[in-house]
Parts: sequence; C-alpha cells; structure tokens
Amino acid sequence: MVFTGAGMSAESGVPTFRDALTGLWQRYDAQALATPEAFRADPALVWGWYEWRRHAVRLAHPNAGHRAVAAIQHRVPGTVLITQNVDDLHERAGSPAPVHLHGSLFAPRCSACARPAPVSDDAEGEPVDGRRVPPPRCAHCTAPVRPGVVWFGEALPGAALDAAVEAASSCDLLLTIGTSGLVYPAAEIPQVAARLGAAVVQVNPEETPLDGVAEVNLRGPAARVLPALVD
Ligand code: BJW
Ligand code: ZN
Repeated sequence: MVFTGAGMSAESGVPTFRDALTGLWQRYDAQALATPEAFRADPALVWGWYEWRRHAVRLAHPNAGHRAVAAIQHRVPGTVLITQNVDDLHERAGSPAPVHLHGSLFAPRCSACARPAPVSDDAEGEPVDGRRVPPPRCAHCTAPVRPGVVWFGEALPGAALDAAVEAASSCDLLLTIGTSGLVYPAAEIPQVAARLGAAVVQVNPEETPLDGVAEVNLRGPAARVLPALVD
C-alpha cells in the first residue's frame, strides 16, 4: 500500500502544512481556518480560504512522484493508495480511486444535511488569498455549504478510515511518502502496518517520527526518489 501526505504535492507547488518556511500553518492560523468552530464563527473567511486553495490546486499539475505512484499501482495490481491530501493530483496522475482520509477540496457538502453541493466555477472570479467569500446555500435546506475536508476535532470519513486500517493490516509493504506523521489518527496507519509485520519504506527529505517505524528511509524529495524507485 502507499500512504501519502502533503510532501507528495510540494513539488507541484501545493504548499505543505508544517514545512519551516513554506508551510500553510506558518502563515495561517489553523484554529481560525480548519476547525468547525472557525466555520461557525466566520464562514466567509473559511470558505474564501478554501476557494483560494482549490483554485491554486486547479492550476497545479501532478509531478513525477504522483506518476511513479500510479505506475506502482499499475505494476502491482491490488496496491491500495491512501492519501491525506485534499488535492486531486493522484487522480490526475492516473491513480485509480485513491482513498481520501481527510476529504477533498472538490467535494463541498451542506453543513446541516450533508448533501453534496456543486463545486464553484472558477469563472466566477479568481479567488484571492484572504478575501472573504460567503459560502453558497444548500439547494435542499438553505444551510451554508462547507468544504468537504476533515477539520481538527472531526471524525475521519468512516469508510476511508476502515479502508486504510484494512489495507495496513493486510499489506506486506507500506510506502509512506511526504507526511510529517504528526496528525492522528492518520499517523497510526504506518504504525499498524509495521506492528503487523509489514515492511515500511519512507520517502521524506526530513526526519519524522516515522523514521523509527520505517525499515528503510529514503531521504529525498518525492519527485526525485519515486521515479528512481520505479525505473
Ligand atoms: C516532502 C517534500 C517533498 C516536504 N517530497 N516529502 C494530541 C495528541 C494526539 C492527537 C491530538 C492531540 N491534540 C489534538 C489531537 C487530534 C488531532 C491531531 O492529530 N492533532 C495533532 C496535530 C496534534 N486530530 C484530529 O483532530 C483528527 N480528528 C480526530 O482526532 O477526531 C477525533 C474524533 C473522533 C470521533 C468523533 C469526533 C472526533 C482530524 C485531523 C484532521 C486533519 N486535517 C488537516 C486539514 C485538512 C483540510 C485542509 O487541507 O485544510 O489535514 S490538518 C493537515 O495535516 C491536513 C493534512 O492531511 C494533515 C497531515 O499533514 P501532512 O500531510 O503530514 O503534511 P505536513 O505539512 O505535516 O508534513 C509534510 C511532510 O512532507 C514533511 O515531513 C516534509 O518534510 C515532507 N516534505 N517536501 C517528500 N518534496
Ligand atoms: Zn442541506
């Protein structure tokens, strides 16, 4: 199985959360943007920020690392891809059905009745960092639409978490790529695999808490290390 985090998309120009200079949480307050309380307090601030991030992802392209992951999946049928990322770069690189543990920028839903809502059209005007944009209203119950991502303090989507635990429990090798391993319960997935006897291979330019869990640490950026692995 393959388990990915924000570092996977860093070389596509999508910022990570915790990198020292470029991480989103260095520049933005997670409590004010990525919690249910923040959305209740200032829905337009939160919605505007996610519209800006969705727009940035639309302009980004999958990198050689995403393509290498897709190549692994095609070469080894049955490889499960679990991602913490809310972008769609794995899909666009040709990965079949990645499981999104932390939701998606492209799956907004009603904050009250949870029905899916349409993704806004970028033609409506380019979203700008920091601009408040009132969220659209649900077509069924008129409550504000919310981003379809998992905020701090929220449960992960049950089916996605089940799929991740199932894959970690039954795989013989887990390749973890570009995650700090700090956010739970996602960070438990490589630990579960290691505990049940799978080999864990990590790709990351920096040290992480998963270094001790991994049998092999490939210290480098995903877009360079992964193509070398599959070639
Ligand atoms: C490269 C690279 C290159 C760079 N190539 N690599 C204390 C202890 C334990 C837990 C908690 C605690 N206090 C609170 C909690 C719980 C909390 C948590 O874990 N907090 C910790 C931060 C302390 N967890 C939650 O709240 C979760 N829910 C929960 O626990 O619910 C309980 C519950 C149960 C039942 C009912 C109700 C509730 C939810 C977590 C949701 C996380 N959401 C986010 C935001 C998503 C939306 C958005 O995008 O805005 O998900 S936070 C953010 O972190 C995002 C990511 O998916 C997630 C993980 O980050 P990731 O991917 O690892 O990125 P980084 O930036 O951290 O690391 C990047 C890595 O890449 C680095 O290592 C770089 O070196 C590397 N890198 N360039 C390869 N080129
Ligand atoms: Zn609704």
